[in-house]
Amino acid sequence: MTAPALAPFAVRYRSDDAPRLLDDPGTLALIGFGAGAATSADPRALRVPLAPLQDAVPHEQWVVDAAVSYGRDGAVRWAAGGGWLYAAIELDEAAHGGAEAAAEYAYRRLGAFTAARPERHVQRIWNYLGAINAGEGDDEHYRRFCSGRARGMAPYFAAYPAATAIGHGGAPGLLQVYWLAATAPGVAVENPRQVSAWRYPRQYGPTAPTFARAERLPGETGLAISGTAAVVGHATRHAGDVLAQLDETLANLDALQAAAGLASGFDAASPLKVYVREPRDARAIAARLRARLAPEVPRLLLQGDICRRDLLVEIDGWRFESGERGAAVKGVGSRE
Ligand code: 3EB
Repeated sequence: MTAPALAPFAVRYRSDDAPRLLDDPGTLALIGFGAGAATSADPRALRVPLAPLQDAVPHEQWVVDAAVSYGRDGAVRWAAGGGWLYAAIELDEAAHGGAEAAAEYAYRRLGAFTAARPERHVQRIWNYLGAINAGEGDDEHYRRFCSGRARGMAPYFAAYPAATAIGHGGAPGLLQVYWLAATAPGVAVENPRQVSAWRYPRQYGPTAPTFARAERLPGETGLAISGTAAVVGHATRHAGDVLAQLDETLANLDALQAAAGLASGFDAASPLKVYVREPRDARAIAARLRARLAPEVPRLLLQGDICRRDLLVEIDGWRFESGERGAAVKGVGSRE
């Protein structure tokens, strides 16, 4: 049995309001950021409580060149079309037995839902936790999350997909997990400058983080880039120096793209999210990015707490082809 070809998929930042973007044909997901983002009963809409650190705050829109269906399955909200699946869960950790049990539950729930779908290959995961650095040593919220996540992933994941885990400033117990899956597997990519996260030594916690540095999406549709920070080997570099951390992060992103077989260089089709721990650093980070990135590279600066306390900035994003394939998706739903 041959799987049908995957429709073109892309992610872009759009400044239109939420109802209009949800009306665009092919909209698989619509992520809004910060307290100002609209809430919607539409299962494709998610509000992430990361405060924007820039004036114009776009939505993140996932689009496929195909018809989309969507709905709810208990706590899981989902949308599917063209061989791609968006699935999301939000829960209150206290109502699910605490940080570890809640993470395990979220992954089991999303995992079981996705395993029963034709789009069963998970490519890319986002995890947003409240108070991510609360708690000391192995009690730190992020470390406990890692333990629960690994247990919840175990039945469903043979290999780890790309991921981001960031602390939000919303309700401390709010856990949000959402992912992108497809009918065909992607290919995980590791960074030669970095120890693979699942091999991090014990000093970072009892359960190593379970993610790949990037995932090549099936159908040669693009590259999903995990949260990337100033980690070389397994160690944090440039503690206390946010601009040196940013430069190290960009060096990591260059090496990662090379490892994925791509010429490095972001463009209009490669939206980046930049998580900044200290809002006071946003201006300097934005200026350094203007110096280092082409002006057409879409970027979204958000206040987010990085999982290690000494990390001050982290970047995640995408590479999509900006040529004909990308153009096919860019045209979807455009009313301009
Ligand atoms: C790092 O390189 C930075 O736990 O899912 C980046 C991306 C990081 C994903 C995760 C953590 C995660 O280790 C932290």
